[in-house]
Amino acid sequence: MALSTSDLKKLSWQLRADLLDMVYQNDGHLGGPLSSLDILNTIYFSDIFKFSKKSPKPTDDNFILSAGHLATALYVVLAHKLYFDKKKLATFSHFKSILEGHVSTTVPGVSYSSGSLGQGLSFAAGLALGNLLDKKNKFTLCLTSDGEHQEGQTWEAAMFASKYKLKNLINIVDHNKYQIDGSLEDIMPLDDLAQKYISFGWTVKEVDGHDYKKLLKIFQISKLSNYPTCIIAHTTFAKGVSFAHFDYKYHDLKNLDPTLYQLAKNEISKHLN
Ligand SMILES: Cc1ncc(C[n+]2csc(CCOP(=O)(O)OP(=O)(O)O)c2C)c(N)n1
Repeated sequence: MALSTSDLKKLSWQLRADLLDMVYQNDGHLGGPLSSLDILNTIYFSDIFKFSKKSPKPTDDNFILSAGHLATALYVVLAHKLYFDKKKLATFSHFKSILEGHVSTTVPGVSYSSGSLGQGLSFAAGLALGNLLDKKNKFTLCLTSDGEHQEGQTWEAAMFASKYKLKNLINIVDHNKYQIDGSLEDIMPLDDLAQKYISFGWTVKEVDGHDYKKLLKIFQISKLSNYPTCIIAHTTFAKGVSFAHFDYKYHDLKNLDPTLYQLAKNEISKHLN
């Protein structure tokens, strides 16, 4: 059964709690995974797209995580989807664990390994074209980070998707405005990202990437487009851990000392009952 908006919100705090523990106890990234979590939650736990419970099926829609370092977010979502035992989250990034530090096809439900940024939209576009040619009634969703839009290959994929009118392709950009070494504005601004996608022939929608009601609506509308759709989701870096909001130092684990971990845990716990 699909979750309601309030159920999705409730679940998002449990996902954040699990993500924080997994990263603190092991390794991994924080800022981007926390900013993209509500998007992933909506994709997998609303009934707008088809992602089977317990184990993925060939008839399911496709999901491609292009920004492989957001693996921590996808793994907690897939664990809650019951694609693998939640206990495995404690093995994240361990030698021989299926849960590698960057997203990997060793994990049930993952069909694309990534970590080298900027390539996932190309893979997703190829998959979408294949589905169109095979007359498969499937959507291909791709989650890209804003930092990946500084890489040329992303724009080659955008051209390709437009040429082949991939109406079954939806690229969601986690636009948190930060990357590994600072803000996008300081390092390499994207300027008017929406206009860029429009000029490449895409349908473009912008949304608050933490507003479940709006996310549900925008995903529903995107399924009706005759062109590839780019959803620019404006998100808050490290959403849910307020001391880390807008602070690129929390891109990954390295600045999260025990005191800060406890602070973050307390803040997230307030939303759990
Ligand atoms: C091709 C490539 N270049 C560099 C890196 C190193 N790297 C890892 S994460 C990252 C930041 C990318 O920005 P974004 O994904 O927007 O970061 P976030 O929002 O997660 O902080 C970089 C440069 C990489 N993984 N792949």
